[in-house]
Amino acid sequence: ELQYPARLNCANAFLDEMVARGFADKVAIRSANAQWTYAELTHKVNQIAQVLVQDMGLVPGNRVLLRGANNPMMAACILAVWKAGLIAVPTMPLLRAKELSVIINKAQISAALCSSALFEEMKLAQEMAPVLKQMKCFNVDANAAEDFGHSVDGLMQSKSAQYTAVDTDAEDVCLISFTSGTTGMPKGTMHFHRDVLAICDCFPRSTLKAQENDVFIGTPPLAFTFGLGGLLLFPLRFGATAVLLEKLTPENLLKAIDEFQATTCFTAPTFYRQMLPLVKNFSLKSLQKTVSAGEALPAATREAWQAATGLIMIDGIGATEMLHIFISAAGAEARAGATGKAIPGYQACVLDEEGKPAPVGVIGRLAVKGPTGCRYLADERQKNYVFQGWNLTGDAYEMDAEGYFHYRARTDDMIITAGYNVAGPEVEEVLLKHPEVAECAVVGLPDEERGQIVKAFVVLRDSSKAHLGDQPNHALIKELQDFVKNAVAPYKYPRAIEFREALPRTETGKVQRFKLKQV
Ligand code: 3UK
Repeated sequence: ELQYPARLNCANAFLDEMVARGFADKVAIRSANAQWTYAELTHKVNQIAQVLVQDMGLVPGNRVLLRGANNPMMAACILAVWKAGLIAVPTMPLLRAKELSVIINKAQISAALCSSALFEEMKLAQEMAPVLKQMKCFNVDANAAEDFGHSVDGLMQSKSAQYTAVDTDAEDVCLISFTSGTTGMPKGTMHFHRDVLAICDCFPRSTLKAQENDVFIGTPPLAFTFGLGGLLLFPLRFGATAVLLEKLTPENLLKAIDEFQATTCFTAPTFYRQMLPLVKNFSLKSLQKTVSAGEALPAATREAWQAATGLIMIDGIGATEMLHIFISAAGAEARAGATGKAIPGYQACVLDEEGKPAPVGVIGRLAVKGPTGCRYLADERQKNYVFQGWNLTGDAYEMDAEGYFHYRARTDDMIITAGYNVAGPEVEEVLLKHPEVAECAVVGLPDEERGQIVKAFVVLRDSSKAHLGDQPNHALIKELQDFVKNAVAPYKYPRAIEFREALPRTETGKVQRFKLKQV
C-alpha cells in the first residue's frame, strides 16, 4: 500500500524535496539548447507559479490549459500549475481549434498557457469558447517580439525564486487528461495529487527500476500521460535526467540517444519498428531500457529489436484513465506474446460476459484496480466502465496459468467472421513477420455472407512493389494470404488485402482502426 500525507502538493516531490535531498546541482531537464538543474527548475517553476497567481489572478481549483511541444518551459508550466494549486489540462500539440474548444468547454477552462509556436490556433479556439478568459504565451523570443513583456518568459523574470506551494489535499484534482479519442470525442479523466506520485512509485520502481543516473528520452507528448510520466515525472522522482526534444523522427531519436547518453527510452511500437533498420548506424552503448506502450507489441517487433540492440523490450499497457502503466514485465520476467503481469500495487483480471472472472485461457474483458483509477469528467461512461474501484479498459485480454496477460484486441475491434472470433492484432503479428511488410492493420469489414470479413491494410517496406492503384500486386497478395494460412488457423487469413503508403495514426501512435473500417 502506498502511503502519502493527507495534505500533499505533488509538485514539491519533484522540486523542493529533490533539492533538499541533495539533487540541487544535478541536471533535471535537458533539451537541444537548454540544461536546467533541479535548483534552476525549482526557481523557474516558482516564478511561473507567481505569474499564474499574481499576474493572472488564478485561484486554487482553476483549470489551466497547457499547450506546447515537449520542451523545458512546457514542463515547468505544468509543474507551476500544480504548485499554485491549480488544475493542469495539457493538450496535444496537433489539436485544432475546434477540438480545443470542445476541451475548453467540457473542462470549463478559464486560462491557458501556450507556446508561441501554437498560439494562432489557440486564439481561434478562444473565439469559439469564450469561457476561456485569459491566455499567456511561453517560449517567446526575447528579441523578436514586442509581446515579450506580457509573456510568461517576460513576466517571470521579475518574480522571486522562492514560492511556497499551495497547501492542497492529496485528493484534490490536479490533472484533467483527455484521451486521444481513437474513436469519438475526447473524454476527460481526472487525477489527484497523490495519483501523480503513485504512478512514479509503481511501474518505474518495480519494473523499470529507475535510478538517479538514468537519462530518459522518447517521443510521447507531455500532454499524453505516457509521456508526462515517462519523460518528466519518472525521471524527476528518481533524481534522474529528463531529455525533452521536439519533432523527433526515428533517426533523430537514435542520434539523440547517443548524444545525450540516454539509458531509458519511451515510445510506441511503430516508432521502434521505424528505428530498426537504422539502429546499425548508431552506437546506442548507453541504452539499457526500452519501454513500448500505446499499442500492442507484436512478437516480431520484440524479437527484431532484441536482435538489433540486445535489449529485452519492456512492454506495458497503460491508459489515460489509469494515468500510467499497470501491466508490464521486464528482463527475464518478460514473455514474447504477453504484455506482462499486473505490476505491484495493481490487480488485474479478465471478466467473462456476465462480469465474472474468466478461466485461464479464455478471452474476456480486462478489468484493473489499483492506486490510480478513473474518474471521468462529466461523462456517462463512469457507470459503464468503473465499478467498485475496478476499471474496464475496453481491451480483450486472456490470462495464462502463470498470471501473464495476453492482449487480443480492443473489445470493439474483435472480428466475428462466419461465426469465428478473430483478433486483428494476431493476424498483424503474423504479417509483420513477412519480410516485405513494414506496417499493417487488420480490421473486420461488413460482409453479407460472413457477417464480417478479415481485411488487412499493408504498408510494404518497398512501396513500389505494391503497384498501388487499379492493378495491385496480386501475386504478393496471394503470397501474404498463404503466409497467414500457414501460421495460424486458416479462417483467420485476410480475404482482402489493400496496400497503403501509410496507416492513419493518432498523435500517440495508435492505428485509427475506425477510419479503416469506413468503406
Ligand atoms: C492500448 C495497449 C496493448 C489499450 C497509455 C502507457 O496508451 C495509453 O493510454 P490511452 O488512453 O490508450 C489506452 C489503450 O491503449 N494500449 C496501450 N498500451 C498497450 N494495448 N499493449 C500495450 N502495451 O487498448 C489501452 O486500453 O491513449 C499507455 C502509459 C500511459 C497511457 N496513457
